[in-house]
Amino acid sequence: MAGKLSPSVMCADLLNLSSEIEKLDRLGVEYLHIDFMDNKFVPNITFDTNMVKCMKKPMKNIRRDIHIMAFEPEQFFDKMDIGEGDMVSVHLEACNDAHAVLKDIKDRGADPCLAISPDTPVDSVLDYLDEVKAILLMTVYPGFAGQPMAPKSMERLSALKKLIVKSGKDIEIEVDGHVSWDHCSEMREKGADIFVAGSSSVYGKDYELEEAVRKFYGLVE
Ligand code: S6P
Ligand code: MG
Repeated sequence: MAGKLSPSVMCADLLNLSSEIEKLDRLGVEYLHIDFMDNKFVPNITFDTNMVKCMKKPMKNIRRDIHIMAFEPEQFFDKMDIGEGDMVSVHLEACNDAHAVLKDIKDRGADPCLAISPDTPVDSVLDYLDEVKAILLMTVYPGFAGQPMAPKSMERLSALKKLIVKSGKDIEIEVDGHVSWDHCSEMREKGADIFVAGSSSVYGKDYELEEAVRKFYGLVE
């Protein structure tokens, strides 16, 4: 299957959020990547839970890909109205009991996804492979858009892919952070399935959104 796209909404034109979401929906983009932060697990804030909920309104086919960078992420699920159609990532480093949190996401009808930061060993996801739809591999340190790629990200991606293939499970890999025009094809070759696209690609200065989305799909076929 071809690579899937998840444009990062924190990089979009936030004053025209509704039409930005409608545009991506019309273009047939699979996911909208929504970064939620608590200013504790990461030193930043983006959207509040109500905004995350409101982003559902203009969506027809596109799905929310909610990346929760917050301690005890389960406390936000009700307010975000998490349910069927959503993919929800929680950080292994931020959960008291990641097994319970992933089950909570699944019980709500959403796709559970486990995220790991650049300093977390990739084999730490091994205990969770029966419980996830995808692993989100951070290729920058969580908290901000526009960062350079974290060291060893490509090697980590290859190692994670190897580990998943060995497990024989049908688990996707999502890459998030400096997924640039220069990096996305190599990431695809190394096993990435879902690509978070931000300031270093589709929300960069070089192309209009529609052209950028088409170019991206061409690079991750
Ligand atoms: C970072 C966040 C990411 C960014 C994305 C932006 O904390 O999780 O999803 O939004 O990295 O893309 P870029 O191309 O600016 O790195
Ligand atoms: Mg993210």
